[in-house]
Amino acid sequence: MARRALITGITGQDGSYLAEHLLDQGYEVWGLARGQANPRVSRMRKLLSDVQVVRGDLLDQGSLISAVERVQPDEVYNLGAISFVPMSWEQAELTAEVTGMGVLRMLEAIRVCSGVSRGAAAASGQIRFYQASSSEMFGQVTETPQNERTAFHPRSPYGVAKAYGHFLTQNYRESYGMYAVSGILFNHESPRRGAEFVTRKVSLGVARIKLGQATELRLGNLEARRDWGYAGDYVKAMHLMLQAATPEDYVIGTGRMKSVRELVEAAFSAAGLDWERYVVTDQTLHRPAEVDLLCADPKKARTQLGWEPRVAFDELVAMMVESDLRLLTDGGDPDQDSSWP
Ligand code: NDP
Ligand code: GDR
Repeated sequence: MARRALITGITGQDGSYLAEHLLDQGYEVWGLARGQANPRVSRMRKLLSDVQVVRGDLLDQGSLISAVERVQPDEVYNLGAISFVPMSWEQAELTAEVTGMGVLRMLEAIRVCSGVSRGAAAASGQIRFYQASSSEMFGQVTETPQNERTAFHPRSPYGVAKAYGHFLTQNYRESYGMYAVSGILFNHESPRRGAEFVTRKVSLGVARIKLGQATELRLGNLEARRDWGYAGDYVKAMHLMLQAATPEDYVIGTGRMKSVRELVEAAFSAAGLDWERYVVTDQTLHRPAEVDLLCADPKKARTQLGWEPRVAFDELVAMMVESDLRLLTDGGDPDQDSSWP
């Protein structure tokens, strides 16, 4: 029988790449989707017609229990979250509820459906759980590069909510013997990245300028440095983590840092443009508390899981610029759900 996976956040960037990867591996894939008429569900269905949809919301405990009961998954990937860091200052309580408490609700749904309690530890053949933890938990970093033992100092309500979900996942592993792991993933991008994140904002901005649809690109802090990789590589690490003999947490990243300025230079040059003619910095786009730099030490994932990133930074940036040039040339609107590349 095919193994069955349940993915929350199926309509997001990672949900789509993970579903593709698991379908390729022969899994039966179910996606948890929220809302009565969520337009992102039909967009997802066009790309991933083999994914089955179950309704549910990370804010609603009962719906998660029903979803686990219905799907009877072997593996649950909890990717659902409010994931845009600036939004977490504007809606801090909602971020805590979805990105933080949502992890508790998903773990509880698995625990209850598996009959696990303090007196009855998880049996073999139990549901395996993956939590989408984030390098934002490191925040104001205490060492560079960051590994699985680096202390957390989150700098946003989002980072705080992720730290809660991370520790809770560890706690359910230790308290109940559940197979529950966190992947501490550094920034990963693709042509399917949301337009609000800086890499896609830049690739779309470059494409618009190149095609004469815009004359400038407004950005915030150009000095921030990140460890950027390709989402298609990173979802493979999620899957590998749930195949390991023992449940452990892993840092996933490339180990190379680039600044937003370098990202901008690479993206404009991929389209044959000089960035300094078009980029305008805007103080209103700076964050109340910035994460200045993040850089992964992915040694544990390399040695224990055999995981390696394949797509390098320049290749990733060129891929995104080319994809957005194609999208806009074909008359697609990246803000409209139907034009998801
Ligand atoms: P996206 O923002 O693209 O996707 C977020 C998903 O969460 C969407 O499918 C959204 O569904 C869903 N969601 C939002 N609210 C709820 C809710 N109340 N109940 C159920 N689902 C909900 O994120 P990514 O794909 O980029 O990231 C996946 C996960 O990995 C997230 O948890 C993110 O925080 C984390 N992460 C991402 C990194 C990255 O660089 N991409 C790095 C480290 C961690 P809807 O369509 O209904 O809004
Ligand atoms: P991040 O990604 O906050 O790291 O979170 P984002 O792309 O939003 O920002 C990266 C860096 O770029 C700077 N920046 C800008 N950012 C945006 N969005 N828009 C701008 O105009 C702009 N100008 C400069 C930011 O200040 C920041 O330093 C992502 C998300 O996917 C999280 O969910 C995930 O957990 C982390 O990556 C790892």
